[in-house]
Amino acid sequence: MPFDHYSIIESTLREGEQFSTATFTTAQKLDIAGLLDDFGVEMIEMTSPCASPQSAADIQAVVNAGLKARILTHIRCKKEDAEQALATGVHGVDVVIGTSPRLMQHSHGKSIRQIIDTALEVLGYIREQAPNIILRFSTEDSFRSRESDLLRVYLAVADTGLVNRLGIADTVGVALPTRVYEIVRQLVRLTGLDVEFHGHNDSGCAIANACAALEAGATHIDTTILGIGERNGITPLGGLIARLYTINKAYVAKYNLPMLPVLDQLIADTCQIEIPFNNYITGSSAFMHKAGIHAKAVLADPETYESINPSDFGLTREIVIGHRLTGWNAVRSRAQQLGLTLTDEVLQALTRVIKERADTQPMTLAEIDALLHDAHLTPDPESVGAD
Ligand code: HCA
Ligand code: CU
Repeated sequence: MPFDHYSIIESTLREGEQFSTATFTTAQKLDIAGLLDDFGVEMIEMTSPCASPQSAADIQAVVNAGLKARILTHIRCKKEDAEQALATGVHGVDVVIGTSPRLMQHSHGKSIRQIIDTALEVLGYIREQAPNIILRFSTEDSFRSRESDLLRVYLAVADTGLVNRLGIADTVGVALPTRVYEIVRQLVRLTGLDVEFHGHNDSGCAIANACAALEAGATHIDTTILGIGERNGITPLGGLIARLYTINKAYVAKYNLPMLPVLDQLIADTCQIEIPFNNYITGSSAFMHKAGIHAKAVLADPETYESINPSDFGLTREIVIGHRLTGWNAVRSRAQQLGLTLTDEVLQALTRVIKERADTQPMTLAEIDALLHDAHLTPDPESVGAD
């Protein structure tokens, strides 16, 4: 089964650091890495040591924290970068080089032949220096590269036996799930190596693309907390978890799910952003039920209108009552929560009052509770809601 054996490469401390408002201190990086480790991600990718002296020191600090997760760093396909990466004592190195015509022209100026030569030299150097290191080679902007170029490069690298994993990147978020499936499938079939997918979310397909990659046999998916990264980011950790959970809970059982809200809130606070209201699992409305018909069914059996059980993530559902779409089952449930016994007649009369008032302005829960308490004291259907 494609979802039984996959690992998350959590890149909040690399791709995530490329988000507009993200600059993590050493303490914050240790905190984030520690919580990701508690959550159970298999690998944590960190900013290149070449970025700044602090970035190099931070890799060492996180490696020294002795987490279960393997610590990776991410470098350009250059020997100088490789030397600095190896000096940090990191467990794995992710090497990347652009293969799209634009990046070949404007980023490094190399032809495909030169890309292959450079890759073999740099990968060979890393393997020679660190025989046991986890080594990955990836092309950048893979989905705007010519397919024949991609395959030439990947096959040349795979043939050397130097790398543990090949990476494929939808750098500007243009790939469709069907295309991701095709390319990943080819790579898996042709090389037999582990395959990693890194997908940006510019056009909203990052989660679907990650899922398609796994269906095609990819073994590793890159995520960041809340999906932060360049521009509008990459596959969010919580979104990937939601996607796999709804296929089969067993696929995410290896992770400590109640940690997810903690991670999302931590990154929102650290980057001074809000968790979007419609975020997977942790958005404020993710487990809110409103229409009377929905509320009635959810009260009888939450699975009628929920594909995700909030309690698996340490969260609770909420039935919103004070609006014109409300229903008397929801009002009765609130009365029961408050320990108030009211007749069906009174509850139905109260529901009419709520609908009428909410036609002008939605009511707060406190206002509804006051109505229910009053009705409990004077349970006359004729006079409920009278001021
Ligand atoms: C970037 C590089 C990268 C690399 C992905 C990878 C991308 O543009 O910053 O190494 O797998 O999106 O191509 O993040
Ligand atoms: Cu990226």
